[in-house]
Amino acid sequence: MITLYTMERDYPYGTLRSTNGCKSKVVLEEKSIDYQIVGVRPGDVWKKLPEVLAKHPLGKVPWIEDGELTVYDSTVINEYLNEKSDHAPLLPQDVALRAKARALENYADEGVLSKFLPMIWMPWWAPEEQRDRDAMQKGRDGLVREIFPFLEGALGEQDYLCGEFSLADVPMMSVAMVLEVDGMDSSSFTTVSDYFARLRSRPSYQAITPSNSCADTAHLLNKN
Ligand SMILES: N[C@@H](CCC(=O)N[C@@H](CS)C(=O)NCC(=O)O)C(=O)O
Repeated sequence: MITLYTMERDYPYGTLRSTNGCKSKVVLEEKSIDYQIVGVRPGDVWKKLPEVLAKHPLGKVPWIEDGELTVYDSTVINEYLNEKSDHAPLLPQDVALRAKARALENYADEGVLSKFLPMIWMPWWAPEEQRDRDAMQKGRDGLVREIFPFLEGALGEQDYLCGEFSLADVPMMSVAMVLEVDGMDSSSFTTVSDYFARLRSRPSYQAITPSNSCADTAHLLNKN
């Protein structure tokens, strides 16, 4: 069985999860691979404890263990999981479309998950009175200015970024999760808000929705 090491924590306002950890959780669910979660304490990650660095040389989550093998970085983990199991392939057959899926996945990682999303997401892990409201608004403004228009164009008439659900859509599941907690309104971008609704209706989203606690999702593992 695969063990996914990630950060998840229950708060009165919902369960908060590592956005990159969610990417790998979604792929484990989509591909119906047996797994268990081991929670890594956020403090151990921020302090870069030797135990964390021994598994992930940059001292981040997620990483997975599959027997003797340790794999870190959500993109690399997801490619590994996709190749490990033939069930529900998450990359297109066509070589050009496969490159496009990887490029869109990279756009989401660099343009959203490491850029605007943390401005909104990091403050949620602190008590309400300590949250940096200006930073949160800058993150939302960035999504509206750069990301939503890009997504409208990339989606066009399609349900998913490369037609069928693929690795390109996986980071956007984490965006849908953060925006569910935040309550940010994306309704002026109809294509984007319909897309987020479509992502949230996938059974794999049950493993990352803020409405399901850590205990709920431990129980859910691949029961969708
Ligand atoms: N490229 C990495 C990014 C991992 C990452 O930034 N993880 C965050 C949690 S979502 C983290 O561990 N941050 C702690 C830190 O950067 O010190 C991936 O895709 O897994």
